[in-house]
Amino acid sequence: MATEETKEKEVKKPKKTAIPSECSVDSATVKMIEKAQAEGVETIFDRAITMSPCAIGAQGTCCKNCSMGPCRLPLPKSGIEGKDERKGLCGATPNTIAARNFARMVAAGASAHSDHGRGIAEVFLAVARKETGDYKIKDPQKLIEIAPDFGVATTVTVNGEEKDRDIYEIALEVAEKALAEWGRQEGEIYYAKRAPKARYELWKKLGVVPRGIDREIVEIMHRTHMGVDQHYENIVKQCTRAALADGWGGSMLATDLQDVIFGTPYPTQGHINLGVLEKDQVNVIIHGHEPLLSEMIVTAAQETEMIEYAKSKGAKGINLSGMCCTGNELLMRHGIPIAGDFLQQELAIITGAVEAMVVDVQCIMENVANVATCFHTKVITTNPRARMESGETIHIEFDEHHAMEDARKILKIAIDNFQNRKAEPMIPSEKEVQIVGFSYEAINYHLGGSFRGSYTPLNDNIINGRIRGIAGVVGCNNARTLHNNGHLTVVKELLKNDVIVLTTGCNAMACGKAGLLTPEAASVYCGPGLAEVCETVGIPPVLHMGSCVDNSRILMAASEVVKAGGLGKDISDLPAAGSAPEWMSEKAISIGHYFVASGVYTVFGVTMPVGGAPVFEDYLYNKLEASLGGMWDFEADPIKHAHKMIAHIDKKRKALGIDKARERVLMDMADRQKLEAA
Ligand code: SF4
Ligand code: MSK
Repeated sequence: MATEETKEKEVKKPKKTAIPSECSVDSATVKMIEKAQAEGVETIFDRAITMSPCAIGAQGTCCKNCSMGPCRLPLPKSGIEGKDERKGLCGATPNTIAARNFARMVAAGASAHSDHGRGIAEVFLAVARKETGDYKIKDPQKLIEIAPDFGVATTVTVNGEEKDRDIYEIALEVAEKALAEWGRQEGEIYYAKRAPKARYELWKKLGVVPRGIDREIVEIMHRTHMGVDQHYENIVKQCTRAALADGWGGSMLATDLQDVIFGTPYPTQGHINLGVLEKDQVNVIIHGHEPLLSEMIVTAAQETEMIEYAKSKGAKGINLSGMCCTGNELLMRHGIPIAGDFLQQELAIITGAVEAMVVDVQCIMENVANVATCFHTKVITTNPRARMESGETIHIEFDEHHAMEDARKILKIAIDNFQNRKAEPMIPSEKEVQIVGFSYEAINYHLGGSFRGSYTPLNDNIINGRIRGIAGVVGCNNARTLHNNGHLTVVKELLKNDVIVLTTGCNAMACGKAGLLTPEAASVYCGPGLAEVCETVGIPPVLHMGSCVDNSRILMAASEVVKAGGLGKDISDLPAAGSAPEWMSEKAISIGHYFVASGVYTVFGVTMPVGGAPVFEDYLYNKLEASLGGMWDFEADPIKHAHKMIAHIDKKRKALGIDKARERVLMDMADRQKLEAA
């Protein structure tokens, strides 16, 4: 626990502070940085000014995998002439070191998603065994749809007559098989076969179908230990297995099982930005990634007794809002507003209006606990894997067997804290409306209607050129770049060029705050072809598909597009590209690599820690396409970033022989405009 003296040090105003208007394109964020600085509260934006990143680490060529290091191999300023003689004490080359560092990011990212998935699978098993009354099977239809993927029968023959099996019987079998995916030692993870046949066959040929989720992650850690795997290509091969075990394993299982117990998202309306906080209510922000406890908090906050208790303390009610991907989960399923993205977590507390910030796992900055000591906010940690040394946090450990009890306890702490506000809160007015909840099932329904759900209309519009292509734009915020600028510039440039955007994570939040997640955005931001399609179908041009684990929904949507026909046989044939303009998390590297391994050209912004190893870099950016069909790329400039994606989309259109169709569409539009002008 921090002493008075250390607390003072931790929140001390830094010598140099950031210039708020140069930190973000979001006005609510700028206002709150100004407030923080006026009150002497340090935020990540200030620290980004006072602390520079390590140049060698940024190049990916610092190795500390044994105690003879760290061995640091920066790229000489003059570049490499002739043979690259750089090596660590053991002889490790820059390529080996950068590939090992890259692989360890894949391992960490894959383990974060997968451990999240494991937690869900364990609760799902408890539900199936009827050991917890707090959770139920909310979407039996989804369970029936996924059961065959595990080889679980949904019907049974009794006296020659086929009957539906009991839903909890199906759930138990699915739960046991799903949970075994983590510890599986041999064979293949079940969901690998969900990929288009050509993709699955390619993975088999390359020997990269994941055997078990934990196994592939452990193998990365072994291979990257001192003195083991010393060829970057072979290291990347294991990255491919582990990343696929994330995208088509841990993440996809997390998404599916969450849908079964909490409901599959369908389009719903919600609000976003710091303006969702309410001055007269008890504000509780739920932050992190796992929806297990937060789902219970949503239920508890609606209980009359709890609302009356809040009123007894002088509040008008209880206002829940989300942050990061726990926020996305609640928004998608309940329309609970989102207070902000990753870089707004400290700022939410600085409003002075937050009674409690309840955190679970991932993307929680330790400094929220320090900031909270300057206000009345209680930071409540809830997961045994994620405790904090800083500040004065409260720990209430979540357990699925008494989940509602935990949720009520947390809400009571928040309510009791309402009367402790230190000053009049300052809540920025910014609050945008957004339409969210486009699971791949919802897209299917929206495009084809309830009786004949299908991706065929989407494919038709890609083939006829109204839609130029599909982009998955996802990922974090990064304090080393102008907050939300990369996200919005890339997305707007894609829309202008008739590329429909699928989004998740903090990119979705940037888009929501900028008003891009509404059907009305189509006429403002899209090229004529995409605008016409969105207006006809009544969808936003940017489709919010959920949280970080829900990038698996993008994989499923891409597979559905392949299955609908006319655009090739594999995901790598599609006029599609992926992007993370402001990434920062190791999870983003795992996601990026499973996109690449699934056949998607994927561009990252801000930085890529491979620049110090040119041969390895060239392998990721240029050579990988020959084997996997997808490849990595890097571009910090958001306009050039978007145009690299568009160039790839056009390359694929040409390969499919549909480039001429688009030229005709554009001519049609120009002709139409000429006619209208006449
Ligand atoms: Fe240096 Fe090799 Fe040890 Fe890495 S593994 S720290 S390169 S000696
Ligand atoms: S929350 S991983 S900052 S997207 Fe999923 Fe945002 Fe990145 Fe966390």
